Amino acid sequence: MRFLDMPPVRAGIRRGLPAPPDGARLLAMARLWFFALSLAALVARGADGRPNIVLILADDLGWSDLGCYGGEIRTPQLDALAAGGLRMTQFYNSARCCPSRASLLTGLYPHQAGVGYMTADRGEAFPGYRGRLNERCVTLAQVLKLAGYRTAMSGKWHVGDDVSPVARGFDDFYGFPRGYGVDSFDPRMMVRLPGGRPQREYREGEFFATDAITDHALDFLAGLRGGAGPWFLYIAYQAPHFPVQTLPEDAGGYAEIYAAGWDAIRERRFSRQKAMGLMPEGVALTPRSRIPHPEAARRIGSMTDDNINPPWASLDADRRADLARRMAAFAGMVTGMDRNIGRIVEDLRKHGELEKTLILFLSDNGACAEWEPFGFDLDRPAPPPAPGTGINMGTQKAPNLLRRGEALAELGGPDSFISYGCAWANASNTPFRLYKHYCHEGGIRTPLIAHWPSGIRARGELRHQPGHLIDIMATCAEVSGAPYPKEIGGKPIQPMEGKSLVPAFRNEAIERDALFWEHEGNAAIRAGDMKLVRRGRGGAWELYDMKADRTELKDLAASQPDKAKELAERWRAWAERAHVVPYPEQGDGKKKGKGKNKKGATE
Ligand SMILES: [Ca+2]
Repeated sequence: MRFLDMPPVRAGIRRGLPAPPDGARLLAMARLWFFALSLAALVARGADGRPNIVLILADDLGWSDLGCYGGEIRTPQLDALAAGGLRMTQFYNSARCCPSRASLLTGLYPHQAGVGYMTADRGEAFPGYRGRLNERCVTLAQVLKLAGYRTAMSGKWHVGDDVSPVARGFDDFYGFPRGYGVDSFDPRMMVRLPGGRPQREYREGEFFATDAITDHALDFLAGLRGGAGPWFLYIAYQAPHFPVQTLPEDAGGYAEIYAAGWDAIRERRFSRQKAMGLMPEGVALTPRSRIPHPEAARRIGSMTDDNINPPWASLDADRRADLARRMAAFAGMVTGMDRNIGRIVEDLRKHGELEKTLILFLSDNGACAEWEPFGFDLDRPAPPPAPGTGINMGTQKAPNLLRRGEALAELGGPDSFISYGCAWANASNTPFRLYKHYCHEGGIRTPLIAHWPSGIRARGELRHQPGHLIDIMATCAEVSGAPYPKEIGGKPIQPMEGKSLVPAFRNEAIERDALFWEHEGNAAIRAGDMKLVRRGRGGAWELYDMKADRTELKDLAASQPDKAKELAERWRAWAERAHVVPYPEQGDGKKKGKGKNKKGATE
């Protein structure tokens, strides 16, 4: 920024001094012109200190799945980013796809952005549940554009079926604006926006969704770097969300590893996490978690006497073989994502941009339990898929198919549309309790990797202070210099809720009051080290000291009732302020008037 101090002209303008005589004026104009040209050239090279930003979001990735968070899944590219930057150990999302994406994109809590639940509109009486980004929020792309950033997005949108990414600040888009997932082997669900822009064509057998999302992200990068100034690229992989599908080469060797079962994998991951400093000494591994949907478990035959995920050793050989393959497919899907992130990193390196690009990687929620230990088999999505519309079918009534012998090879391939079940999800979330949907740590804890060699001095360090999706907006605004708007087009915009992570980059404290969550009645508040959390609207509040008990095993609500009451009151005040209440009906929004959920029963 040396040039900003240079010309006396600038000081003259700033101080409103009278115009100098002609000769000096010409010289001043020449200097000003030189200054403008210099600025343009420096901005073009990104030398004004403002980074390019690549935001990478994984879908349903558990806290322990990456190698750099204790997992055995091969993720060398993300591990390398962690080694060249930093990892946050207590970073949080908002428990589920739609709410998390709304929060990430806007810097608001999900309900403030209108997406407290899924994409169904519950009507004007429930402003927190309109199922789409509302008009009182702005996206990262819209804000960064105010600072001259050019923008593009590739992947999963899921913040409103009738809200186009292009209308919310992204100059280019490839992916699926509707639905929660895609058939990874069928290109017909993807769309290119704005319409008419070039889209890759894939020959029969050539398309794989994670690869294609990256292909287009690389195409966008080529265009972005062709213009002046820094840019913002948002890559929202649908991996490893179900249907869990993988290329065979990404999954090689995993079935043999997962033959050891989820109990052994949980122990190994927890042991590595402690050795890596991700988990403090004295923290205990949680017991196997509960089966979240007993009805599905009874129907499928996976129910246990204690409603807890079964010990691996209790399963017969055929079931173990099937489940090891399901987890192998999941791991392959993660490795495929990592391989593709390597393509992005290599492209940045090749163009000399890696040093000055802030790369942020995180997951939108904890690993997905849907819904019992054996996992489901969805039907093939009904043809013909519509461009831009992904899979959105229900899963609670889906069957489970037990495969044996040669049929095991189908799992994770083009003819299977599977989940890996809640016991493997429990392993993905090691060492935490519960899963996606819940506000216990297994639902809301995510890896956060930050890599920016010219802006972050850390190399392989950990940061233990809490952070949240809402902080990404504040971070992007700070590093870009973008002004967060108070209004757009005369309509007021809600103030952002998060704090910039830049102090955490420098290993300084982030001052904040508290963090809050609500999804489907599950709720939590974290203030300092104390966390109050409940399952369901009618669930009892549980109180945990996250410093001593990071895995939420010793409920202090009975022994510290005043603290629990204080936090519950703060949560309630937030719920009023952030449009969590009034609550709509739970479920898919089509059933009316039945009182059970209104009164507070949940799940
Ligand atoms: Ca998700």
